[in-house]
Amino acid sequence: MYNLRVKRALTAVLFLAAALTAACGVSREQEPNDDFERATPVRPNSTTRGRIETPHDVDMFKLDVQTDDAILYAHVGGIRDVDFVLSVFDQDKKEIKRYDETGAGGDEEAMDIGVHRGVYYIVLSNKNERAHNPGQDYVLRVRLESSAGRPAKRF
Ligand SMILES: [Ca+2]
Ligand SMILES: [Ca+2]
Repeated sequence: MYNLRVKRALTAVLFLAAALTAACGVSREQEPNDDFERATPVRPNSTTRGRIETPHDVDMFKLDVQTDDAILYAHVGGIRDVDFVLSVFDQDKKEIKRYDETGAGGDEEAMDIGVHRGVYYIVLSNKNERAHNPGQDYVLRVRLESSAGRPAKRF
């Protein structure tokens, strides 16, 4: 009985937290998201928080592009021991481009990727076997812009 009540209270708190997060325009990864089938959906022009819980955690995000001739930007940063690799895959699960410009603690940024209508995947992985920051959030920002004559902007 008591446990049920605690569970209900906890559910209410979690629901509230999720609602607040949504209200702030920041969403969270939904683990498990280690493969294409279970990739967490992200919207264009959104911010998503997540965690690299183990050195081998792979976090996959799915972006449904609704327009042709758009430019995709993605940026991840913010974890001390994590050596991020950021990859972009197309709907055939083929890797379009991989970004690995920095070492542990560094940001990775995908820029100027021309995309068309369809599904794309943004995949985050870690190269540092000894990374151990399971409680620290990273922030993934995804932006889609029209390629029609607008200047490329950085985050
Ligand atoms: Ca994760
Ligand atoms: Ca994961």
